[in-house]
Amino acid sequence: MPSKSIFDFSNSGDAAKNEETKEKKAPREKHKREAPRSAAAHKHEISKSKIAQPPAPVPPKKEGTIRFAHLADCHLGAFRDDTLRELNIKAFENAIDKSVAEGADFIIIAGDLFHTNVPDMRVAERCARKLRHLKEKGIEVFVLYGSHDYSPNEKSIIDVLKGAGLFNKLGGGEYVGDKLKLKPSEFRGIPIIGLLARTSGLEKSDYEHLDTEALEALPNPKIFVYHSAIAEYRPSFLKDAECVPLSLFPKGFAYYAGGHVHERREVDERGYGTFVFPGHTFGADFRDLESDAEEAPGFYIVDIESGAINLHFVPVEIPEIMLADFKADGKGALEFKEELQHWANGGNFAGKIVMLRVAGKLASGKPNEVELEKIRETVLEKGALVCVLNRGSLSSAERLAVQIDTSKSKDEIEREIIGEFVSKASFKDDALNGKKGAELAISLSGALKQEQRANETKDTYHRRVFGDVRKVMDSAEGQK
Ligand SMILES: [Mn+2]
Repeated sequence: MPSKSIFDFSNSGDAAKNEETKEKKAPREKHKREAPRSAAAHKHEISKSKIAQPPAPVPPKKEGTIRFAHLADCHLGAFRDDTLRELNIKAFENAIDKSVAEGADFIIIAGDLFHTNVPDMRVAERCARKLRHLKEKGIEVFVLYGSHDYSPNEKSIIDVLKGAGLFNKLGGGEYVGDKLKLKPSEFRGIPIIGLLARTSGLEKSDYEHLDTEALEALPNPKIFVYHSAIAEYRPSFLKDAECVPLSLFPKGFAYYAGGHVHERREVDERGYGTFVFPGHTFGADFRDLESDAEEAPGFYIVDIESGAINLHFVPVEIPEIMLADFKADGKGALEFKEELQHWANGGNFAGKIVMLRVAGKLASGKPNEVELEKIRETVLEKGALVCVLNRGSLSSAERLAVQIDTSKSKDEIEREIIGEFVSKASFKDDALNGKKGAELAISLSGALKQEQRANETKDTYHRRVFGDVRKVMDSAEGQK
């Protein structure tokens, strides 16, 4: 069996590290998204149990210490697959149970508690149940809108749960002139201030107008909760994302409870305080799960002891994640299929989340001849909880017979390829032939490939796409 990790690469050096800034955390500082995926060997498997060093247990809470849990990016309701969706909720429940067991006095959830502002009601019910459990134990919860559960007019599940008295909502404030004055919450005299996220990083202008003087005048220890990537610390996989420079943050907070960046990070920033991103609790997409294979996700238990901050990372309990990477390069479809089937037949997948990624260019045959669905079935028969297929980059030499001029734009290339295919076809309905047919195909694919907008419900999204498709079809009908 192979034993080399697909994340086997050298650390390329952390960004934005200077003498004034001390980065405390080593294990996840590697910029794993830059890892070359096409290592020499054709297949690798990786399981988190082989890599992660279990963090030290949280010490008992001392007299006079205030202890809180800091979670972010739970993304409840993410995943269409029922098993993954359930595992995501379970990870959140586990994080809450552990926070209670560790004696947290309060809990901060720094955005994206839910994956959408209007989630599946079964998911909302599970979360509400857990929050009620905290309420009964007298553990206060402070929640900030994230970019996923944000609603501009407060029509989010977050507002429903807040209305039910299950938690305090952070992020309140108002503009006075061109200054944004944030309204502090507090826990036993500790001010907790939140700056909510809006969609697509729109909160940057809020940072630019933030009345930092008023915040800096608040007594310490104090906590600043936010849901934004910080330019100086952002991981490479977010290099094109909207982010906020450190200089826009108020100074002098003991703790800066971050969310939004799905990767764990701790930084002691001189003049500011301790910035922490706990990462997600389970993840919302396959990239998250792949990183969870390397190290279990989790949250922080933070102690405030006579003004000092002590951090303890607590992993959540999730099933083992196995990454299996196969390269098709130079192989025939049937040969590749046999290789995969052989692996699946001999694998031990019991109780695991299996992430099967196939990539590369087949020398002969077509990707569908590999019959990945059958491979998946075998993996499930062998006891996997779920088998996630990632076949996006599997291609075939046979399929790539189209000549592409790479100096052209994406749209031009698309038009040419569609035009070429349509010109070879012959339909009874003349509207589908020739230039007219190609135009129709291009318009239709444009309408169909629209993505769901943030804060658009599935229903609204479907109606919008159907509406646009109908318009295209109607105008094609009209031209006949
Ligand atoms: Mn998130």
